[in-house]
Amino acid sequence: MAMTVSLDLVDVDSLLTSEEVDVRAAARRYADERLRPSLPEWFESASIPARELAKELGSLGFLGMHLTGYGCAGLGPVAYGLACLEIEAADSGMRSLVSVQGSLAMYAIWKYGSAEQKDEWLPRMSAGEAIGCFGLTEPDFGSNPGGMRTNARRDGDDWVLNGSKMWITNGSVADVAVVWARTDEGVRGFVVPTATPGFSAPEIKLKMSLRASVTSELVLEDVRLPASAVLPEAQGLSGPLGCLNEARFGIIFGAMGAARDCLETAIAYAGERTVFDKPLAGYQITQSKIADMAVELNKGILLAVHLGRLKEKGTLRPEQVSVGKLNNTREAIAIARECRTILAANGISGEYPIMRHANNLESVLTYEGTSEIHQLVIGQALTGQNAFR
Ligand code: TGC
Ligand code: FAD
Repeated sequence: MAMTVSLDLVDVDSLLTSEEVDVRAAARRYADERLRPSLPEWFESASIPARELAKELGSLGFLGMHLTGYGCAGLGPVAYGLACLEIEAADSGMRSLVSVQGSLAMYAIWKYGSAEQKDEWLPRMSAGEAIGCFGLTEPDFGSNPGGMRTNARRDGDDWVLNGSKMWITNGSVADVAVVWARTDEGVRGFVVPTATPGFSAPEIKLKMSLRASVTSELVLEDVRLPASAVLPEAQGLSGPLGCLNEARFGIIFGAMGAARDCLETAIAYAGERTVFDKPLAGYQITQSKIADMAVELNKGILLAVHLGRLKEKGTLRPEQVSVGKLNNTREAIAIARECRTILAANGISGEYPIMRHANNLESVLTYEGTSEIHQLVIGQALTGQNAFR
């Protein structure tokens, strides 16, 4: 469903450049024409044509679109964010495919990789011919990745990796995994071709959220890699955490896409549904819900654009990213749940996108730092006290 002009209550569009508006339109067209019609089926069957989608997204320039060189589009952060918003208006799982590829796997190689690693992987990844994943979380270490057990030890010139990663988006369909491991020199990142002996990536089943997305465990059993597999420019936990800033930024916009889709659906439904002899939209309680949700949606998009402008200037700080991730995922899930009440029983049906978005947003609230972690990042910035430990 296309965004109605009326939902842009505060004229956010006036803050956008014509290039940003064009990128948004291209993403919306792709989301509406290619993704939206298939999503109920992909969600129900919990399977997506990942390789096909990656190639299409690559040919449209959406993979690593905010990076420069190596076939990447080199667009600004707001254009990238708006593309995430439109793609997530179709489904959060689709945006995850884009953000894990561009903001996590490609970004890690682009930012910390050697010239050879960049030449080998980035052109194919930006074209969607190679899929990447990003392995940081482990079964026992999600919010606290610094505790990771996956390790890499030197054996002559080689590295040998052992351990496991959990909840890894794109894992089972990836050609290359960026894996973070503990070494004698602290946490290091490794570029692991997934065909390397000892590497496997069983898919996680029975997900009730983000079903239109591949989520996997990564198992590393004596995975032997050459010395050239290490990311030379990443030393310590700041390496992977630096990548998270990028993906979290896309989610700040993306979550508002899912929220907008719910609100558009609920407004249309309320206009057509008659209760007690008049349209549901004509009751004050319904309008109160719609107005409050539209206000939060507009505030969230404004916040996203503002943070995008800070990123453009190069001044965006991690705690500011946390403000956006915390607020926009929290408001998006609240909007999805409120919209569900407007559709009542129809709200739980896959005929409408609302319950799918609401379920997806449970993951979005959790991954890339839970709400609690972002509260603690903001709390630390405001008080100077570290309350993580
Ligand atoms: P701490 O001691 O605070 O920091 C360790 C080093 O990292 C630096 N640092 C950062 N650097 C860049 N960006 C940030 N946001 C950074 N935060 C911290 C810090 O300066 C320090 O550097 P140095 O040079 O002094 O060593 O680390 P900590 O162990 O206390 O942890 C802090 C905490 C809790 C905030 C961090 O661990 C965290 O963010 N935890 C959440 C983990 C998380 O978000 N995982 C996401 C995995 S990927 C994913 O979910 C993909 S979902 C799919 C999709 O995106 O669609
Ligand atoms: P835990 O860390 O076990 O947290 C449990 C609870 O404790 C949470 O409520 C948390 O907020 C709270 N908590 C934790 N620490 C504190 C504290 N100090 N104070 C107070 N409360 C605290 N990871 C990747 O590396 N790559 C991926 O591609 C990826 N994709 C994902 C896809 C999906 C669909 C999902 C659901 C997750 C994905 N993740 C990925 C993992 C995700 O990043 C983690 O789930 C997330 O970081 C939280 O970790 P956890 O689930 O282990 O929760």
